[in-house]
Amino acid sequence: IWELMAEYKNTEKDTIQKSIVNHVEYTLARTRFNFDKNTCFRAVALSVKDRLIESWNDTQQSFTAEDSKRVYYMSIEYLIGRSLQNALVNLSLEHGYREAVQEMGFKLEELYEEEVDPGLGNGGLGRLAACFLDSMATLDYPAWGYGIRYDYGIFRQMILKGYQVEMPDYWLSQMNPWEIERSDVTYDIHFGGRVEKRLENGIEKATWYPVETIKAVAYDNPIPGYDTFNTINLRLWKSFPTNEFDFQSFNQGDYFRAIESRQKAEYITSVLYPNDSTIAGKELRLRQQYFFCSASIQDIMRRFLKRKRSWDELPEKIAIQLNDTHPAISIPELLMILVDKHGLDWPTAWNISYKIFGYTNHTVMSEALEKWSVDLFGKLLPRHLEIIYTINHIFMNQITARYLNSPKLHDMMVDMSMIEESKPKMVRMANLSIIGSHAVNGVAKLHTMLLTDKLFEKFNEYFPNKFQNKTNGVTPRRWIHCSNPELSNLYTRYLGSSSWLTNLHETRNLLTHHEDPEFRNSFKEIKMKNKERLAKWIEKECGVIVPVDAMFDVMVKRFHEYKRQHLLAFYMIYRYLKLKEMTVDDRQRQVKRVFMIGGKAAPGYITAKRIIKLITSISEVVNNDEDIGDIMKVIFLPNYNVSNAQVIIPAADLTQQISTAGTEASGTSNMKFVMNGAIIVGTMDGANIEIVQEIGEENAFIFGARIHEVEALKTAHETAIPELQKVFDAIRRGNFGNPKELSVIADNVENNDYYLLKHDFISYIEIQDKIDEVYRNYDQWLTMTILGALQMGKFSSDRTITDYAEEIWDIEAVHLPRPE
Ligand code: DL6
Repeated sequence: IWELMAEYKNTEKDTIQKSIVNHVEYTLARTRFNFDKNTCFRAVALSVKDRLIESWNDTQQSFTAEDSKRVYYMSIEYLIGRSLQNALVNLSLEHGYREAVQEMGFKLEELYEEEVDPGLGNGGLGRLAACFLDSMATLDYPAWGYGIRYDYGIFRQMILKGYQVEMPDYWLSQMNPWEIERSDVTYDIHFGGRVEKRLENGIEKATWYPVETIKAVAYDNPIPGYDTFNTINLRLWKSFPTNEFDFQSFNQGDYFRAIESRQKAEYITSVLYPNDSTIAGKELRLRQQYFFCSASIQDIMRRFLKRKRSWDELPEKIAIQLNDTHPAISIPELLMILVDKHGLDWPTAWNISYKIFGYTNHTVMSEALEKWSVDLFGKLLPRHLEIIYTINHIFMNQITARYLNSPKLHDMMVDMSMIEESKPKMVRMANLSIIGSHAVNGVAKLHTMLLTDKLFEKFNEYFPNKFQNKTNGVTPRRWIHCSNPELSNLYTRYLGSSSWLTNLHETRNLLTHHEDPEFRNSFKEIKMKNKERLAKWIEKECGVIVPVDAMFDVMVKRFHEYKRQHLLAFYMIYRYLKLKEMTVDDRQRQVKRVFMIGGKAAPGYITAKRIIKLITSISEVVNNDEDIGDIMKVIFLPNYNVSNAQVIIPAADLTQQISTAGTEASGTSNMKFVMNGAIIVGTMDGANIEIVQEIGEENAFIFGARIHEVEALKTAHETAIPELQKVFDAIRRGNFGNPKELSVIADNVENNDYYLLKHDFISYIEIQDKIDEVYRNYDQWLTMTILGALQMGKFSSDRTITDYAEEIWDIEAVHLPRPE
């Protein structure tokens, strides 16, 4: 190839090769003699980035020239996944690069595997943010994402002796080829100190005198849209010390102290908190939140103020979406800038700010509703606390005026105040987000109903038009086209075009083929190939060979009691015990199943970690039982992340979506699985309900308590269930690991069955029998999977983003002309 390059021919393949070789030689300083796979990956990524930068620049110029309203998506987490394949697909360059690298001696698919998977998020919330970026870019919206560039993402999970062990994920150990460091885009972020007040023309003015200043530096990550030239930006912030040096300590000879304070600054963006719901009062977390909010709001304002404008234009030019409450400090930050820096009066500033913000809630778990102690908040952000008190004071007066003679007044004030009058007093971030935003949304119909009727009932009464529903979605580019290329080809071939990738409803047009033997056969073969691909991955990662003719039954998600991985664990024990009681002949007649469970537990969540240990112990017993052989296998899939999800999901026959009704806000893996031809066994919870509405209840296996039954069942005393008792007895006898450690899981369910495992167990067993029966008749199974996969149009994140754009952000697409 090096010789070929000498006589450079200007075809696309040659251009690509030339750009790769340039990066090998001049950016990575390698030669043909030490040009390995990883070097090739990095050179390829850099050459793709060059193209992205061109379209990124054009896009930003066009946004500026059009001066259209922009949306800023603020999220403390992004689970972007690997970028190379996605970028090539979105730029329609996959074919060209495949040919180019092949001639250089590499397979493109192998290069994909060289990329580290940046784990800058915990689970659903972060992955949703990544799907949204893909859709915003694809739909040509003038959008930017803001977040944190953590040095350490979510931990790498290892399973040692059946236990989860957390290993640090220093994902930047090799350069990140995608990012562009903007050492010229920096902001000072302040903490601590005091606020001074003075009167100016009879109006009180405040000045914050902070004691600590840290520098935020921007790192830009281009996000290309599919089949468009539009490339948007994900701007992540990294913390640095300011250039000021602690000369006092230095002069006193305390060199280490002087350096230490600088290191403290870098510490802010060093690590992602690995909990996906509770982060109790950690100062560093509050610092992270403020750090990224302040940098982002300053950046947004700087861009707005580049032109001379009136303040009324601010909400006409800017929408900001808060991805949960983590970025809620943006509200007092914007108010502080408007009032203290630009001298606006309070009502004007408030009217502007309130129109700009929208807030998405992602959970009804009360322990996940963020609160900060007033003391800590005031110590770190004294001016922001004052602003919060001002907002609250005005709001409480409004409530008093509205409910003056009502017996409700007291309760309304207690529940809606931004300050919880507890000991210690707490700032409630959800209340701040609701009061400070013009729109609040849940992420599935049931979830939104729970917000308006329960969690935020009083707010909904007070602000009847503020709450909306925006059911989640996922991007079909990554979750069908990239992860299941053969299925994507099948759709394109039968539909005659790939336009379904930007209009997922078009797959419905294939319903006419659902009985066509050729189409069915292809669908079946694709599933089989995907199962073989996963089986290979399992052999490599876990050293176990799984039978591909068995049903692949998959549950992958964060470990949480409400998600009920232990319900599946109890069922696996039940199934195993039943198999053991059978005659050899009967056993051979059973449907073969491989249970696959993956997901991380928060490091401090003891019960979740015990459930992992129970599952790995079951796996140990079942997989080594010669009587059982291939009839049943249990695999723990280690280190579940975006890139292995792309291998796991297309291979599933059945997907477990079994949270207690009313607990899972939406779920998004349920959508990905059905799109890839798996059938849901699940409860009427979160988005399962809407999926079933779209695809037909007959194409899913639904069981368990419904939402209207849950309250009563929680307090009802469920009598012992013999089938479950047998399972508990086996655990307590020590048949599945150390009973001292694992019986607690059974005890908890027996004593306080908050998540209704006892109630749902019988219907779960019954549905499992039905599942086996249908799988035996594979034709019926195949029909269900096809009908499901083809009717998932609603769950494209393109639909979700269009709804946000039209109903919350009020923004319009800016279509970029294709370059000549
Ligand atoms: O909305 C995205 C995703 C939902 O699909 C899940 O149902 C929900 O559990 C998840 N929520 C979180 C919790 N984060 N906070 N706070 O990740 O959001």
